[in-house]
Amino acid sequence: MTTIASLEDKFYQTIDAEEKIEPKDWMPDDYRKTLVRQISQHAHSEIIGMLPEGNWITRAPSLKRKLALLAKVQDEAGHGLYLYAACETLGVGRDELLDQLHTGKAKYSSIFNYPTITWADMGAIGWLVDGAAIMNQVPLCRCSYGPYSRAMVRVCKEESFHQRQGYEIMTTLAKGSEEQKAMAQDALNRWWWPSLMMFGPNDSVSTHSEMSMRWKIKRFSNDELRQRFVDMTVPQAELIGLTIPDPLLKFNEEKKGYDFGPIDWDEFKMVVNGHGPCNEERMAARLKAHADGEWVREAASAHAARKSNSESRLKTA
Ligand code: BYC
Repeated sequence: MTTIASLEDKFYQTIDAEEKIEPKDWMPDDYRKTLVRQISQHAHSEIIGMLPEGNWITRAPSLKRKLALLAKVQDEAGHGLYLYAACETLGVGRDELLDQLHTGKAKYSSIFNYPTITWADMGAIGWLVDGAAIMNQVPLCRCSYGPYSRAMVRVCKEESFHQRQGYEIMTTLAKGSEEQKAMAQDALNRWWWPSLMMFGPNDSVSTHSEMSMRWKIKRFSNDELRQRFVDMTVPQAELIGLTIPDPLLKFNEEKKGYDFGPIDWDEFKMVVNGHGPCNEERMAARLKAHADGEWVREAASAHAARKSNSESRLKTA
């Protein structure tokens, strides 16, 4: 006889054997809820993440830069779509997910509530924000939930192009005129700490990490990934002659990694709770984009209804 205990045993056996849980497999309610929460927050971050950069498409300094930025922002829309689709396999509809975003019930990454003031911010976002995203997301390609892990494979390939285009912008500016170098340094100063916050609260206070790691949704803790990001990024800054804005940053021979200064978690909480520099602006832009897209959704549903009507007529003929 199938009991909850036997279903649970099978679930954990699958997880421990590094096999994937698929949409029709039995899964504990909390596993499903955690996935819906994380995947939808991730999807929302992708589409809100289009806004700070979308802002610069018309002001990119050359046609080549404009093409690359346009492609990057379009990729982010695509990532949102894969992720919403992955989330839908868990039995929750896209309208419901978007509604949660639009009514402020769902979170999206803190990083997208900061302003993009100069062109160098496009470089800093690509280099640091996409760099942090890759560090966090490559392990998600091995996540135990099949649809999420497969979506992440493609997302990560595109993120690595984004990171390189950002670092290339920073390299060009850092090797340019004094003003350009200062612009690059200023962008690094403003984006460094918010990028470290992207990895989430310290392990000692992270609410979900322990269970998410048991379920192999997360493979590494927030602090482990943040440390790896710092260790990867400091030499990249040095290579192009920029300075990480942290007087306490120091290589620690024993741990073979950098020690770094304290993160301002009060700022993080303010931003996550809706009081960052651009929270209101981002939500207003998202709501407007959704309202402006109403005719597209109507046209798509009318087309789908006509198609299914003519298919059923063909079947009965
Ligand atoms: N911002 O227990 P914890 C991208 C929340 S990249 C806002 O550690 P978890 C992109 C967390 O949701 C950005 N909220 O949670 C890049 C939880 O709140 P709730 C998106 C945050 O889930 C370039 C609470 O704090 N990436 O999209 O185990 C261009 C406690 O945290 C943040 C992803 O979403 C934050 N930074 O770990 C365009 C990757 N950090 O839900 C787009 C997938 C934490 O209890 N997500 N919180 O109310 C993850 O890997 C994990 O969800 C996190 C957090 C590491 C972010």
